[in-house]
Amino acid sequence: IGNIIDSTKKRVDDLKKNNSYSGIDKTDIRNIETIINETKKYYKVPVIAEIKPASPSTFYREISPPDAASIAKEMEKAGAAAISVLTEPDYFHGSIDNLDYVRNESTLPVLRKDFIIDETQMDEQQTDLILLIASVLGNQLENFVSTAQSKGIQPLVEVHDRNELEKALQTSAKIIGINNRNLNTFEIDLQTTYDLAPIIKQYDIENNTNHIVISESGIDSQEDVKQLINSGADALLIGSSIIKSDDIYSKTKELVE
Ligand code: IGP
Repeated sequence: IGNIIDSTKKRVDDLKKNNSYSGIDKTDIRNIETIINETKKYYKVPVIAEIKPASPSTFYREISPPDAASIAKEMEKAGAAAISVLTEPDYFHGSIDNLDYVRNESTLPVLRKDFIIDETQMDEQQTDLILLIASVLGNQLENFVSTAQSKGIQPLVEVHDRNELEKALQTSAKIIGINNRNLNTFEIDLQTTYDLAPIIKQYDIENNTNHIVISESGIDSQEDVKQLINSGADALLIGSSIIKSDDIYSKTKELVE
């Protein structure tokens, strides 16, 4: 992950030099909570389907902006609650243009999936949600959460262990992502969600708060979906198992049903 952060720093330098951002229109934000609640009402599983061309360990497929838009439409038709778009170019083959196309062609809330290390990145392109990784931001987490919220963007704070979770709960973030993948070893263990999701639910009862819990990574089957939802996840973030499928629509539908 050190290499990813280094190349992200270069990207931020370029962004600041070129001064080329669209900014955020606060009056045009799609709320994810509403869609999650709607989806549950129909006894479907809220799935955030991810447009992920590659990961540092695996290449799936090159995805151009028009491809990204048509994949997103398939996901939406199949009942996805939101679309996540990788915008990291060097290790995940993502792009800001993919985000732009997807958001224009789909009516769903869109999550920008990237390594956010500088607040300037939040103004780069219109998005409804933004990923903030607790282990990357350290003691800047609270600041980044408030900045995103002040722009109208819904921050999704990603944690991987109990310590990070406790820090996330101290911020004003409402959406917490539990990453089943260890970002240093890339190993996946769904047990991460089974351990952490109940802690958030308990915290909410004791503090009279209400967080949205999203289980992220390594979700392949209806069996995984069932167990994660039973453990307390409100929604699931699913990338590779959908992207590597020949039939995006059917695979998404299978996981949503
Ligand atoms: C999706 P998967 O195993 O379904 O492809 O995982 C998503 O959780 C993963 O892409 C991810 C990610 C991240 C990518 C989780 N956290 C941080 C980049 C940066």
